[in-house]
Amino acid sequence: MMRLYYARGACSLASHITLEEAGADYQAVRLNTAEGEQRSPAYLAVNPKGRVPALVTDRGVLTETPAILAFLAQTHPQAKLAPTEPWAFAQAQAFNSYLCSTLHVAHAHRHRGARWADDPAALAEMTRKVPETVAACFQLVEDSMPEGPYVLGDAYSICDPYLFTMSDWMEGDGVDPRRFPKVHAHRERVRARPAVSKVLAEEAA
Ligand SMILES: N[C@@H](CCC(=O)N[C@@H](CS)C(=O)NCC(=O)O)C(=O)O
Repeated sequence: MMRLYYARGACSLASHITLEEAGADYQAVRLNTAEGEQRSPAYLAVNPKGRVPALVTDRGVLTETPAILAFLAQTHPQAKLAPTEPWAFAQAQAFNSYLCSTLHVAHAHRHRGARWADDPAALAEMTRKVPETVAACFQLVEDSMPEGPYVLGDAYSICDPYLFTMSDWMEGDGVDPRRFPKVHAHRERVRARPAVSKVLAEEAA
């Protein structure tokens, strides 16, 4: 059985939803990141990066959301969570890599500025710019998104729970979701999926 380490409200939600959508055999273990559990010696022995998500598999521990999502899609092909044709799969990876390397990093400047600076003025400046930089990322997603219903078009894929996870952070980042009608509609469509409701209820409990 796989084991997912996650935290409430974190990017690990995308992996949690994907485990559920895949019908995977897994156990979800919650870490309280506000209390610093991700830096406990016990967890650092699982994931030396001190972050969630971490997926413990029979092959070893996997980290980084795009890698976890692709692994789950490929190990649960019956769930059809990613295209198999190489170019189409690369498009999915490009989308998820953008969320991971650019949108998530822009969002992290709100509360995690200490990763990059110590000067209080620099930290305040990083936080101040978050609504602008996060909105610029969502503008790019909005402009490149097909009419839907999903990120890749007709078929639900590993891109959808990841975009859902990030777009659910919008209000907290000071971005009005009504500026991005396709992303906003996508968020509510994904929220209505049974697997998503189930995981959200479990993480909120
Ligand atoms: N690139 C990683 C980012 C992981 C990450 O930054 N996770 C955050 C939660 S969204 C975390 O664990 N933060 C705790 C900390 O920084 O101490 C991924 O996409 O999986």
